Amino acid sequence: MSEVYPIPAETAKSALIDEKTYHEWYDRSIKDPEGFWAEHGKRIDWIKPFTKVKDVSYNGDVHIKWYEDGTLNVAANCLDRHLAKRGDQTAIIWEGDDPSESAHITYRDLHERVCRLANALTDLGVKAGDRITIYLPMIPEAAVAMLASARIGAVHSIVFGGFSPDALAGRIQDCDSSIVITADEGLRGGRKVPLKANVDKALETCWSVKNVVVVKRTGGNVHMVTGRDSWYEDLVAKAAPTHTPVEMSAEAPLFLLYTSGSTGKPKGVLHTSGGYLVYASMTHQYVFDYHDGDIYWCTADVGWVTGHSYIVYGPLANGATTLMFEGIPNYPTVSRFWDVVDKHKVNIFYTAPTAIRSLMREGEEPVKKTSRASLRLLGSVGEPINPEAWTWYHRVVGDGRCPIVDTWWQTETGGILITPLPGATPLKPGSATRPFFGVVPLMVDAEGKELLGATEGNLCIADSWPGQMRTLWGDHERFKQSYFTTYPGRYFTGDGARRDEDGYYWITGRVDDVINVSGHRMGTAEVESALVAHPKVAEAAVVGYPHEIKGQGIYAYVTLIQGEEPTEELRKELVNWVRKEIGPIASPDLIQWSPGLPKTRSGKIMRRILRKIAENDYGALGDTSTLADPTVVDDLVENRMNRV
Ligand code: 6R9
Repeated sequence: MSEVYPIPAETAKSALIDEKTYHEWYDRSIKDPEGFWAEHGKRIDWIKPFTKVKDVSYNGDVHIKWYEDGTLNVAANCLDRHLAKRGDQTAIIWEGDDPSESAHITYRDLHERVCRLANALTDLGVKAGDRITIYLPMIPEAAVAMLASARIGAVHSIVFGGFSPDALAGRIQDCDSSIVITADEGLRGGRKVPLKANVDKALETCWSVKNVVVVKRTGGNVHMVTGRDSWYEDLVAKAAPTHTPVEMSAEAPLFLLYTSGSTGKPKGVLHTSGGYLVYASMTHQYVFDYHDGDIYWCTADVGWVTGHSYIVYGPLANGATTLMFEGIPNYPTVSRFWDVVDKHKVNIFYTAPTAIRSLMREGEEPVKKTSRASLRLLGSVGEPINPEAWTWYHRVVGDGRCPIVDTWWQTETGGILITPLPGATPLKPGSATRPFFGVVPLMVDAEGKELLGATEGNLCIADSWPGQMRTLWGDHERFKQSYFTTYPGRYFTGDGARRDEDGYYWITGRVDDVINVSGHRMGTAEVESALVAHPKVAEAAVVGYPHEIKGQGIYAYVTLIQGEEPTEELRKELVNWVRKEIGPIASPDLIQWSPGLPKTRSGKIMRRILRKIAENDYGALGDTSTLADPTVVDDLVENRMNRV
């Protein structure tokens, strides 16, 4: 039995949802989803109100539609509708990489900036439905670009600034973007990131791009291509400060976000407008118990889904004040997060377990020397949070006062699906606890048989919620294959979970060939194909292994081509190669030279064995008799790289 943390009296007093309300709303949301979502669909402003709520089938061709005959504009919901009441309220607090740089942007100011960019993009010929690739650092212009895209009905595709030119090119080509919005350079932890130079490199292989818009962030020297590149500042200065938002259908695409799958190249997850905004804003309000006037900070990057739903769309749709941080947790010191909390009087703080674990290593003093008195609620996302990290976060960061919402969700889900609600859920360290309204988790065994009661198995969701992805860009077949065929008629999450006797969910991690490195999803197949692209590599197999800070590390088994020497230099070269091919987040932590890989007689690599060896759990390799050559295993065990 794990320890239970009751709802603090202070939280219970002011929380939007108490335990009784949670159960009432939850039951209604399951018994009468149409009625429940019709009611909550009204939380956003519709130009033409919807009359249909839900049209979903998880079978056959699979279709997911919410509020389909309603029309709206997402940016108008995040800006225009707040102007009368909150024009002078801060929408975005921007905290720069350098602690001396910060800014407050009001709703009125943000509205004007978005209108100007919407006009500028229109002048460049960008129309509703066109794809806009955004490759920006964490500066306000990233939010402005997202909202300007939404305002004109275009579809944005943000590529994380840490991705390589090749990875960027692949994402531009897949959706045929006509325009890229970037910056001269990014700034993280005092170091410059050559964003514009990366775009130039990527565009050598992208023919669809007609325009590149460049924000001046550092003033660094960059090459501007005449006729293609323009400075953001020049365009918006010339553009008109008002703009009429384009009326869009509820099911019009809002954004694409590429994420790793278990096979092949990254998948372009597509989210649409109405249902997504209802779900993102509703979860933001209730999960973070957001009250008017609260200062809310999510430390994610807008390059990930968490930044989309919980830095920009959810908070701004709610008229919240959202903090956007350009830097990293340990620059200039390991107190940075807590200094920022004190500087801006942050009430709600949402981060990833990997950040907590890396700060935990520095001891309590860098936390304790700050006040953090403004904090009321803490959140966690991206990977399972181990109970040690949870209790440290609770005791040291939150001074034992602040509940922690451990929020489980995915790029595909658009918003949080399993989570505590601070005023409604007693907490257990390491558990994401209970489903949000309208969400029906389902546990199945490998054969797809539903498992009841306290159990462990594969996590599926029985029916749709408004924030669910609609398809994969240009590949509906892969969408069906990836999510609805393993367990027909159910959405398969790719995660394993345990459900305890109280009905609490404990996510155990991916059950497919996706690994989670510092909260970032990596497909082992992507790292493998980067490795085998190296001229000296014959074959590679990549698995995850437990890593103290990152959650999972990347362990690569590499077979060199005949005659190549396995040297330390080559090891370094391969690590750099993968960094260059994909980006630093994909760098292998350990590379083991493997004369052979364990394969079945039909030539299939037995990853189960490779995972065990990488975990240093080589005593229990299971049945190896079906291997074509069982002796390769002895060599792998003998030369294993992880001996902790
Ligand atoms: C939001 C986000 C999704 C995968 C997901 C799961 C893991 C996310 C978690 C968690 C345990 C949590 N994950 N939150 N595991 N507890 N609270 O991270 O989206 O980048 O698509 O990753 O992350 O394995 O399947 P995404």
